[in-house]
Amino acid sequence: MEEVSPNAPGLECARDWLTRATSLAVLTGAGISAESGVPTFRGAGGLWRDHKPEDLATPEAFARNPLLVWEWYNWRRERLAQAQPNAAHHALVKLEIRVARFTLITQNVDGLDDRAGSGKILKLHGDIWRLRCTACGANWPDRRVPLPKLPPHCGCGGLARPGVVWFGEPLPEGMMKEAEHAVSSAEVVLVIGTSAVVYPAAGLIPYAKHAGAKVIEINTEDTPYSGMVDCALRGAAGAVLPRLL
Ligand code: BV8
Ligand code: ZN
Repeated sequence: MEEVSPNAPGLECARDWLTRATSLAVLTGAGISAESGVPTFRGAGGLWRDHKPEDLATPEAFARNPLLVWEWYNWRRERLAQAQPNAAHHALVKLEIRVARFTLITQNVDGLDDRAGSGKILKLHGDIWRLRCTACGANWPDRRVPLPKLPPHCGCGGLARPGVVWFGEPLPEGMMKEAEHAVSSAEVVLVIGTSAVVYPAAGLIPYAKHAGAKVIEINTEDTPYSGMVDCALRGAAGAVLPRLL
């Protein structure tokens, strides 16, 4: 494993692997959106305002106090509406155009990849811009900021919830199978801006390694998998990723 700052030789081998790759999978976390002004989950000045994630991003919290949970999501949506995709999001779009087989797997719910123009996106943890009815199961996009009424309701009168996956909830049907297929058939897997502590998403990293992929990590800090990857590039995604193109 090589640890490098953004302008060191490790960049060379990472760039070389990416240039030769005909199949690429990318796993991203909140760190890729940090340079868009979106706070991360576990970093300083965290996204959770004065709440712990377990307090709000769980079905129990929603059942207990749907209004509080919706006020928090409404606040996040308002912040996201002001954010723009950054150089890292745009670099991923360039890679998707260049590499024959490309899959973006994200833990993020912020929709910045869609706005950057990414095509094939597996949203492991759902999408903050979609709502789902707790009564009839209807699922629809709603980009209104702020939402006119909290908590929002479905046309059937049922209470709507954010279209995201909370702690203790299963990922969307088939999503992990598709993500595992993408990383196991990729020659190179890029792991960008994730603390690699949330499962089953983080399990894709050892899964990729065991399937024989070259794994490149881009992060400002060490993660539990930094010792396992083939190349650990230390730096901000918006600075490092464009240099790999
Ligand atoms: C499930 C959506 C089962 C909502 C989120 C004990 C051990 C192992 C697992 C568990 C356990 N106890 C419980 C579990 C399971 C749990 C889990 O993993 N908990 C963890 C905390 C221990 N997982 C679940 O509950 C999952 N479901 O297991 O279901 C099941 C099966 C069948 C039937 C019933 C149940 C569901 C997990 C999904 C939870 N939802 N979010 C919302 O967003 O509101 S999680 C949340 O964390 C986000 O999705 C986020 O993406 C995700 C991971 O965080 P990161 O993206 O990595 O962000 P973080 O801030 O942590 O890190 C940022 C990184 O970027 C850092 O490394 C930083 O250094 C770096 N960085 C910062 N700036 C930059 C940068 N890098 C580059 N450039 C920069 N500029
Ligand atoms: Zn409904």
